[in-house]
Order: sequence, then C-alpha cells, then structure tokens
Amino acid sequence: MSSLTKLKLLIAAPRGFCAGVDRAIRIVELAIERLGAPVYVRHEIVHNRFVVDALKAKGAVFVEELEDVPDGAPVVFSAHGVPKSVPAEAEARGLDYLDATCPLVSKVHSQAERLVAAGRHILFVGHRGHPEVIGTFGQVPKGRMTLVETVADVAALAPEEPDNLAFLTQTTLSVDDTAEIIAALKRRFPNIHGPRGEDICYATSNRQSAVKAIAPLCDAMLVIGAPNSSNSLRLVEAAERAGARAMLVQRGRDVDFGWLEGVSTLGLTAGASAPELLVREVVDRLAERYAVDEEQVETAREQMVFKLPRELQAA
Ligand code: 0CM
Ligand code: SF4
Repeated sequence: MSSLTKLKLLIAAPRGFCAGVDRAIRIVELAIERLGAPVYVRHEIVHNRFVVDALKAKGAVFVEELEDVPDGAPVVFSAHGVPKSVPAEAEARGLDYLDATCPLVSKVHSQAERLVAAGRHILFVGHRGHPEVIGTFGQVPKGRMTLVETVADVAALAPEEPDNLAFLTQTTLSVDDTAEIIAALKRRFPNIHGPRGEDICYATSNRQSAVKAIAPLCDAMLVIGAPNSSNSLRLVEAAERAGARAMLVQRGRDVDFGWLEGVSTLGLTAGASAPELLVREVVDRLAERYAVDEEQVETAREQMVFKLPRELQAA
C-alpha cells in the first residue's frame, strides 16, 4: 500500500493555450518551414519561456527591437501587437514581416483608430509598460489616448472635452477590476462611448471564471505561467480573491512542497501562454510526494480558432 499523503487535485478547464497563442506559434513554425531558419521574432512570441525555447530550437531568433533584425531577414511580430511605427519601419527597410498579433488585439487597434478618426479622446484601461498597451497606444497619434490603471486614476482625470470620450481595454485584465473601473468611468463621464462590455478576450474571462469556480473548493491553487504574463498573473489574483492561497509556477521544479504543507485539495490551472506539457510536468512533480487524485472541472468549452495570415494560408 502507498504511504503517500492523499492530494485531491482539481484541474481547471478551460486552461492553457488560447486561439491567439496557437495561431502565433503556428505562424513562427510555418515561417521557419517556408522561409528557412533563421526567422527573427520581435519580442517573445507569447510570454512563455518554454514556447520561446522550443521555437529557438527550430530556428527562431528572438529580439526586442526591429533594429536588432539584420537586413534581408524575415521577422514575425508577437501576439501582443506592435505600434504602427514597427511595420512602417519594416517596410521602409524592405524587411519581409509576418504579423502574429492576436485578431482580438487587432480588433481593439482598429476601434482605437476609428474612435480617434471620429474625434474622440480614448481612455485606455490597461497596465503601464505592457507590450499590448504600447502597441495599442501606437495605433493613434500621441496625446489622443490616456492610460487608466485604477479607479483612483479615474478620479484624477481632467479631460479637455469630457463629453467626447471613449474607452477601450487591454485584453488580459481582471474581469472584476475592469468592471469597477468602467463603472467609475461611466459615473464620471455619463456620455463616454465604449464597447458593450469591455475588450477582455474570451480566453482571459473563461480562465478567470474557471478559477473562481474551483478556488473556493481548494486550500491552495497553482497557476502555471510566466511572471511577465498578464493573463496568468490575473489568475493568481482571482484565486486569492476567491479564498485560496495561490502561487505562480513556471514548471514542475518550481512546486514548493513546504508551501503545500497542510493542503488536501489543490487547484491547478495554466495561463493562455502555458503549454499543456507543463501541466503534466507539474502533476508528475506532485505525484512524487502525494497520492494524487485528479479531477477536471470544466466550466466552459472553447472552440475558437483564428485564421492564419493570408501569406501562410496555402500552407
Ligand atoms: O498579454 P499577456 O501578458 O497575458 O500575454 P501572454 O503571452 O502571456 O498570453 C497570450 C497573449 C496575448 C496577446
Ligand atoms: Fe488573443 Fe486573448 Fe489569447 Fe491574448 S489571451 S492571444 S487576446 S485570445
């Protein structure tokens, strides 16, 4: 008989890769197949080191700026999107580029352009410094968009034309925090124009809902994801707010058995950029110390698939 302590493991579904991540990785793989290595990628294609390392092994070279791409080399832009200046510079240099921006991020880009063309000033709800925020700000001329990170920021706004505002949001925010910020915006600026809800994507909101369903049943929760992955960090917060201790881990060896002391029911999920093989790795690591009883808790089914860019569709 096994002497291992029992551990009930509730695994969230949906978890892990979303349609935008699948598409972005496929774009890099196909570019390497079609054009040959090396294919340059501007910024981590998605925020996950294991995805990045796997693509490096296939011939991708990751750089932060376009100026680090040599003349004549093909380049892919990451799923998070880029300011308009980036494809413009690539064109000016005659670089062959592919855009792996998630279509749900591109949708926000076009809304931003349209709103500014209609003369509105945009209040953009997002996290300062995140590449998606930098990319979306880069769709419109300087001064036409203002960042709002918190409810307190809303109170401090002093727009020139308070009746001519619109709001948009980053795709990977906390559903609950964003609802509060939008409510504050609508209270202060009753004529503000905005999307029906917000621009948080289906994958972000489904993964948060799954965590909220599981966390109250758990003593603790592990979220697989990278420290620079916004959607993964939001899952840690969602679990904590739902009453579970929560921790972000990048892979199996990050599991801290000391931290798990006294835990009899553990929740497990993965951010939109974390591959499923890491979920298996974490479960295997847990099985070194516990008699793990796995159960999948499904709160939604996802069937979203995004088309590849036209240049790659024939492949
Ligand atoms: O935006 P975030 O930091 O969550 O990016 P990610 O690469 O972890 O997840 C997928 C995406 C996008 C856009
Ligand atoms: Fe697109 Fe959402 Fe996935 Fe980001 S998390 S790549 S916005 S589907």
